Amino acid sequence: MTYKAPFTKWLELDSGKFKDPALIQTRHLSDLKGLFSDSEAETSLLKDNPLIYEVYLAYDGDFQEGQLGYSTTLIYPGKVGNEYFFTKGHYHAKGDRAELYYCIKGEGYLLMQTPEGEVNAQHMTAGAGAYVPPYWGHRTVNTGKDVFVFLAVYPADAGYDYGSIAEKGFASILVENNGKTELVENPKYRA
Ligand code: M6P
Ligand code: ZN
Repeated sequence: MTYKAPFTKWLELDSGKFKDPALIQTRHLSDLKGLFSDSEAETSLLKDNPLIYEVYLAYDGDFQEGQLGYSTTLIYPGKVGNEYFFTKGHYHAKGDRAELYYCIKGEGYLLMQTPEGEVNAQHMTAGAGAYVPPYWGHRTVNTGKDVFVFLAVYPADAGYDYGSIAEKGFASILVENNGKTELVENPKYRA
């Protein structure tokens, strides 16, 4: 038996970035093309192609069953039309894998849905530990004025299914309406 060596990764709490990440993923608007409900607003903002979010992956081991992956996500503040910036969102390829999101700073929502379209939205500010149960698709949304940062911990073999979200979208979206955040039906959702 060979044992994986224990290790520590340090998170800079001010920035939300791991000091020595295994990988940094950057997602610009062009990577999320077609996901926002207001297609016109999306097309016009594509000229600037803003950075929407970054993922700092801390875990740099293998993705075998039993291991845990962990990362921070930094979603920048902003909107496409009246819809707040969000992550692509995914189901786990191994659907029965759960995940934990712990908010470090900022404000936002963990938006979840079942394959049948049932929706759940958990409000997150610093200190919130929100649970994604098995089989729920999940996306995070920055509804605040500053960067929204959270730590995610998940079974390393969970994997990603982005296809269902790309095809159907999310059943609900978070928009600003008269200065207030509202959860409304997504006109582009294909049930
Ligand atoms: C969290 C975790 C990651 C995920 C990231 C961005 O950090 O859930 O596994 O990759 O958010 O979300 P997405 O992959 O949907 O773009
Ligand atoms: Zn996940």
